[in-house]
Amino acid sequence: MYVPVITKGSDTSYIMQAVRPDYRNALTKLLISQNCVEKIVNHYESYEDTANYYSTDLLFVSTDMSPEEIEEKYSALGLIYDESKNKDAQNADFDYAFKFNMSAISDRSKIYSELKKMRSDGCDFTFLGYMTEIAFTPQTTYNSYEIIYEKASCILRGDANCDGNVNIADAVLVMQVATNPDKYAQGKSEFSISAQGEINADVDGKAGLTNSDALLIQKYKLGLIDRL
Ligand SMILES: [Ca+2]
Ligand SMILES: [Ca+2]
Repeated sequence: MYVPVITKGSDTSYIMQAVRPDYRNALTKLLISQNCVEKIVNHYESYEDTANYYSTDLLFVSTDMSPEEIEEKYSALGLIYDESKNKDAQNADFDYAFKFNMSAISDRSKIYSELKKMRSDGCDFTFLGYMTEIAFTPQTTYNSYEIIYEKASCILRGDANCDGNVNIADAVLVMQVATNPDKYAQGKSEFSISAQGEINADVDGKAGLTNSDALLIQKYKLGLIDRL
């Protein structure tokens, strides 16, 4: 359940979902170091998960408020400040750790809306716990971190697959577009060349991708021509 999931958001953006902050931070750093990643936007969201029960051990919170203010303001959550776990919270880039006092939660159906309120008040949080289908724990929420990273425009002559390099893979993609457009032409399938890739790869001065474009990319790669 902790493995980050990356899905395509649009032609130029991808969404990464990673619940664990340490995984999220490590992946964010990795992404920033890559070519073609132009900006990274963090979206924090909670959503109600009615299919699973979430058994929570701890709640880590980032906040400008004091732990006592948190306990009081979100009393419907039955939070108990656990100073002994603050170090764990801080290691995970949060400020404070809280335990849940289940017997203090008078109405479990309010947990989700209370956490939503906490989020909209600017308090970031994460759970430490596990999913279970056993119904002795409150049916509550599951929070997700969406990191949307956008690809830079990747204007690089010859870079058909927009990976920031010009190599034989680009020539291959151009030949695939030329010979099997039903599969590789823009918008046809998951293997299709992107709009930017098409612009990058059209290097022979004649509109459209043909084997002539692929040949020039190969010649460039082999050092037979200086530029594309
Ligand atoms: Ca490439
Ligand atoms: Ca061409």
